Amino acid sequence: MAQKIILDCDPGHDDAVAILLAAGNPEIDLLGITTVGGNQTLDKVTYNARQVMTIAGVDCPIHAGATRPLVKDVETAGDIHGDTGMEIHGYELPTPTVEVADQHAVDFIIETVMANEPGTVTLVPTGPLTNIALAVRLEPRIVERVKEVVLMGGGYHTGNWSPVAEFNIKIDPEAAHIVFNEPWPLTMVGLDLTHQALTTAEVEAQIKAIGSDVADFTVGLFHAFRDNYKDAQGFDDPPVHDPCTIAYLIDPSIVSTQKVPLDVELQGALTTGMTVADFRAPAPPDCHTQVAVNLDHKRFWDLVTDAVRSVSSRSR
Ligand SMILES: [Ca+2]
Repeated sequence: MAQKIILDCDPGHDDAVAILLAAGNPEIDLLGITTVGGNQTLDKVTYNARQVMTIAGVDCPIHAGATRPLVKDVETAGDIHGDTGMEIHGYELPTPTVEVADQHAVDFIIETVMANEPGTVTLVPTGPLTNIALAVRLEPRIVERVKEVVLMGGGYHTGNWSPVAEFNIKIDPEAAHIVFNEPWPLTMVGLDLTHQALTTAEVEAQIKAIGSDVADFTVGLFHAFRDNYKDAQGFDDPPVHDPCTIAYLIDPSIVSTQKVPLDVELQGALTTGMTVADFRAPAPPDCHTQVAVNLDHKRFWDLVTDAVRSVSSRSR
């Protein structure tokens, strides 16, 4: 049985790769894509998601969600994702043919979780956690209904938007605090893991060799990320964060995990948005949170390559 997921994202170059992996792997049943203001404003990331769906022929519904964080002002990541949120040089993005549904993303998440059998729907947030926090406050019963939450965000040893805070958590820490403190099973796929998901020259060559429009799009995403990450954070090969969540769901042996209590700092002078992991002792039996630790780089990229090949066969 394929795993039912809702992908809550803010495309975003790496969100785009997550969409491709989810759409192109038979182990994943993509129930819907929801968008949240993050890497860029909500209107831009929603447009980008529609473009990715158009390029890849993804036919699930798309719903737009929160325009801004719960408490903090809007903050975007133009230095990494450009003015559009998914800027690519040398690849012409299409005018989307996919329409956004009228229903708000938060209502879609609640309705979908409540309409499916308990323990069958996984929430996969790869942007700020605003939509998920709003959903759980509006309908607390989703906590016991979802199978698990597998999110990209945070990190237990480093940040990228501050020395200790990762972007998705840092720009809406109050939302993250809500989501991390609900008792559902939660896997934090943080920078500790995603900084291992580097697009090396070999990875690029492997995907380019597919020789399709979707492959050219994917390599274009990598090239944009390469330039921006080199300038902004000094990476020679850029990390592609968001698809690591999907890879974990497809095959947990690609992403090792460790149970550990987690919380989110809200009041630190230097540390607001830090995901605090307590490694001092073995995790207690009721610990509902875990962190991703090690990535099998080759098998991860083989999975992405297979998905791009699969999506290519049915794209525009
Ligand atoms: Ca993202």
